[in-house]
Amino acid sequence: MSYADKIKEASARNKSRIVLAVDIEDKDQSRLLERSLRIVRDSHEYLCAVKINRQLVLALGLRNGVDSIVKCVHDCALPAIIDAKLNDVGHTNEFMMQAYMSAGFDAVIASPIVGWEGGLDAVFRLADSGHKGIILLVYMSNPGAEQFYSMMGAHAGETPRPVFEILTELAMRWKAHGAVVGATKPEIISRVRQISGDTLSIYSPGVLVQGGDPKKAVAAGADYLIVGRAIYQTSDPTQSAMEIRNATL
Ligand code: BMP
Repeated sequence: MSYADKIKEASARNKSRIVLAVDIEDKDQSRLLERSLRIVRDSHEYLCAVKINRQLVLALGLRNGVDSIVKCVHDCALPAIIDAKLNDVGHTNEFMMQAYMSAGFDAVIASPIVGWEGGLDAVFRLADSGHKGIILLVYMSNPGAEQFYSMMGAHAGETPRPVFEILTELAMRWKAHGAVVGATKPEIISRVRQISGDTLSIYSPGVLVQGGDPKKAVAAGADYLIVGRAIYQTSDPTQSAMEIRNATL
């Protein structure tokens, strides 16, 4: 089954658009692993996927560490996304992609800025051969994102347009599965949806703690909401996951 089918199926089964970001911090390694596993187990029935960042890979390692969280995610019948924000030249991107794939991840987040040739080409090739998904950063959720993603850009002879529009078109041309577009700017989500039609799934981080309104993000065209602290930092993460899921069905 492809990643696209896995997340669609999980989303329909759990009636959820919520991708849980497991960004838990704990100086004690075994407690970090235990807490990460617990949050996945406690909230899985209200999720459509789980996203893991590189800080967990740094703290736990990929083998006999993060791969056990990936297994737990799969046991909960959900796909696992590695938020690698891949952004290097081809051979090192390829090495990282291979490592994440062998740890069982179903999809990877990458930055399109590095370009195709000798950049993301190898990553797309690997993803295709393993039925994995690639999700590209198109507009980040932090306030400073505007500096670059809203900048006007053009090749010689073209009319300048915002960089995020160019990145959206690249994501479509490269046949990425999805685009990350911050929930803090619903008008940008609408524009990406308008440009991409139904060719890209839109993943929106930045809801609640970062100030984005989950309902507005969905109304603007987000397919999935990436949610971290508003779930795992509350006194009852299961209840929080359920409430956010129910509010954004
Ligand atoms: P939180 O819901 O706690 O704000 O976490 C958001 C998650 O989404 C984090 O894992 C972060 O790395 C990720 N993220 C983001 O916040 N903004 C982006 O533009 C891209 C992201 O991947």
